[in-house]
Amino acid sequence: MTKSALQIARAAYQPKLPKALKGAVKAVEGAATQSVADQEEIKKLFPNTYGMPLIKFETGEAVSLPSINVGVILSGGQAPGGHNVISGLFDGIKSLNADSKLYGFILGPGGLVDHNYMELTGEIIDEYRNTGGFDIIGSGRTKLETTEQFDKGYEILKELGISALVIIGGDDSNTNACVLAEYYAAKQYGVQVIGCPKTIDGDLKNEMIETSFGFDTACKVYSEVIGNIQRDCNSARKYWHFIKLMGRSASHIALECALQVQPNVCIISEEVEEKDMSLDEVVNYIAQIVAKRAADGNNFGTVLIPEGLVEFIPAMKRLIAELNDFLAHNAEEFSHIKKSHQREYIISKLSPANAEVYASLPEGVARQLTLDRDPHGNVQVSLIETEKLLSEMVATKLASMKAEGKYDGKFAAQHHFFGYEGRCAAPSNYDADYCYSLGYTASMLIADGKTGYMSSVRNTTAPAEEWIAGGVPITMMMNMERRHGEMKPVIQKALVRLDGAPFKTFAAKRDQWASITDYVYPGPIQYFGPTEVCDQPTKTLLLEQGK
Ligand code: FBP
Repeated sequence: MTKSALQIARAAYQPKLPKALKGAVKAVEGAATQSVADQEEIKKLFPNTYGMPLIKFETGEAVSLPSINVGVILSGGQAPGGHNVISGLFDGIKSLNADSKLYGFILGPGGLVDHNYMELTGEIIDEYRNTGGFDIIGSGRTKLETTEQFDKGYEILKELGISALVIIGGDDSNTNACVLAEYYAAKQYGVQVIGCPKTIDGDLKNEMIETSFGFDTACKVYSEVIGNIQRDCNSARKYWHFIKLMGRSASHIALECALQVQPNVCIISEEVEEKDMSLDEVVNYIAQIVAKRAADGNNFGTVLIPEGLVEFIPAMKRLIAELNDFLAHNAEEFSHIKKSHQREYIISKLSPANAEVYASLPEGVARQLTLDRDPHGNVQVSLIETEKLLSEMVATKLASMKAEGKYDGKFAAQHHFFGYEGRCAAPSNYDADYCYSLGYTASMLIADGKTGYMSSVRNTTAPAEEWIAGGVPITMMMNMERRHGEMKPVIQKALVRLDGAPFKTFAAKRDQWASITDYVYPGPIQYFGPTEVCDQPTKTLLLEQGK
């Protein structure tokens, strides 16, 4: 593999570890835990893995342990640092016994079910240290849900002598990891299951999990590029840039980027939902800012839009639900309607309120809502070009304001969608260190015989030496939620809290950022240099911890 000079230098980077993990460790058990809600139901569903204590690792005495074989799976969307979780896990199990082996299941959870795997040797691991991506073994979105899958997986685990499986994934994958841990414990298969918190979306976090890995790097990459756009925008002074940012549900990415770059507008889906805003109100909010800036002679600006916005606008949510339902039952009839008549046809079939919302949408977006459906028959919201939807509707609104003499400016829009650009970036020092520590911690949880735990590394706004490594029972993070019409135990998704410090800080500043041009240009991630430049966590995390 040909490598750039940076890649070569980066390969030699030794991630920092918490002090407690630097030699032999002992596990200190904390208090027994409870699930965040619905305790009785969850206890009943997880008789073997409910109520377990929190674990914290401290410096201990060296003990000799038999070698173990461990399996690892990367699940869901890529996030910077996944390779470091795996290298931390590898180094951890080797430190316990040099004969231990690590197997990677290929292309996500499907690899376990299909018996598709490879042994991860030291040579392979060394190729991937501190690199972005999940390409060492690939990732996938197969859900591990059924007992048939669990038993199929057990066949290969048994064959390879694997006694512990580490699943690196988001809230759904870790929920499934917990169900798997419970199943294997109930069956007494002798296979431990440990989870690791991954997702750039940043929505897998709670009291014990400070952040999901990848969020830090992805936000820094997006903020760099948005900063570059802001410089361009402030140089030419002729465009409004509508920038959609990944985050399928929560708006953490948009909020963190806003805190980093100080854009003119940033929409936060959770606030839109809380205030029960209509699409028209969102459009009007942006149009007013455009008009105000135009009055000051500034016909340019930036608007950050979270990817999941459409589903948080209550009226759009209702429209999408009716459309899903209608098209599921009338797909055949709809397929015979001529393209040019589809819009009218849909309008005639919807309830009056939803028909009105649908009729107000620009042609392209209206079409996307009826065409792009996933295998379950749902609209794929990530394919909806919200950035175009909003800019087109803002343009229309401005035209009518102009006609009424309420606006006298020029409006030209550019559109961007940042998501894939950041998901496989080389991890920042924060993510490189955090991920390595998460993987190393997972190996210690395995050595301690734990199952149904998520690897946890806390106090990460302090220097790495002072980080706290341990384990959290996954059942502790669960509540019951309705999924596909049934109540299921799931890890609570962490949405942006409107009473939290990151949002409040943004809300206190946004009017100022809207009117005066006060852009910040964060520049690229730095890997080598002073610690205040290279090792900063996200603003979200700093604010959440009162720093
Ligand atoms: P995970 O929750 O699996 O980490 O994935 C998050 C994400 O990156 C979202 O931000 C985005 O909406 C989605 O993945 C895109 O999925 P895909 O990679 O399947 O296109």
